Amino acid sequence: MDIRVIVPTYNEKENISDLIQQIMGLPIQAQVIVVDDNSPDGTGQIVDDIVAKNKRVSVIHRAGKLGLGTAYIAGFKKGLAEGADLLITMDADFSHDPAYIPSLVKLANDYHITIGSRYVPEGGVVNWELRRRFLSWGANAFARTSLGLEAKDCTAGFRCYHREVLQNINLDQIFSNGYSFLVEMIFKCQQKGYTVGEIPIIFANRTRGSSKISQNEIFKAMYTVFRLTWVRLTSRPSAKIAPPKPLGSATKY
Ligand SMILES: Nc1nc2c(ncn2[C@@H]2O[C@H](COP(=O)(O)OP(=O)(O)OP(=O)(O)O)[C@@H](O)[C@H]2O)c(=O)[nH]1
Ligand SMILES: [Mg+2]
Repeated sequence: MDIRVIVPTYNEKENISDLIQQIMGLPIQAQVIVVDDNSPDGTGQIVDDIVAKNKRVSVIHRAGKLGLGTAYIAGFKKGLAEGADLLITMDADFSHDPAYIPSLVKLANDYHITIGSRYVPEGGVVNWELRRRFLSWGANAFARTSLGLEAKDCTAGFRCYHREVLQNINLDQIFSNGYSFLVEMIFKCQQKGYTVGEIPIIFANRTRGSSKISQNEIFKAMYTVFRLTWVRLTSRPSAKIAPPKPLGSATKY
């Protein structure tokens, strides 16, 4: 079983080494693909030093801040080209605790996409001020209801995709690039009939480094939801695809 964890980074020098170390310490043999956008704080060099010592870590260097969506796509294409069976995405800032990765992978025995979800029973958010909580909850509720999404946490970046899902979605046709990429991806997956499962996670606000989310991203996300609502109204979703083939003993722990 070839499992890749894709970690987009922009100015994550305080987090990236510890994160990679924790992923390496998990009871699964995952490989890490960091996608760094020439972070001014030197995150890329830190990752280069790790790559030189660890065969399970690789890095894609991009010329500048090209956005979260295309960072995921670059990681997906590399992972797929190298034969990945499962492709996991997560943030570098420890909001997504790597300790949840084995549970995401285990649930991937039953679903094509699994999500580390804040909005299922026992999931939640800690250390977010009220405004941020409201914004996240509101954006998620707006996207879910407008697009008829079944997933409870549609804006979560902590996900695990089966290889076939990413092969059958035309990644080059995904329009949104920033945070709304996540909504567009889950919409396309559901339209294609792929099944989505969620595990509860406690999402912790970052304690090191700074947020990259901007006001502009919020407007772009609203535009994405309106655009996809139109797609929903003018196209017919595929029938549900049967659950994936079980992944085998490598994921039973
Ligand atoms: N390669 C790349 N990574 C990015 C870009 N924008 C954000 N990231 C990374 O994507 C992940 C999520 O970004 P964050 O700034 O933590 O955004 P957020 O989690 O929505 O915001 P906070 O909750 O405030 O941390 C982090 O690992 C970032 O370093 C980008 O343009 N390119
Ligand atoms: Mg974050």
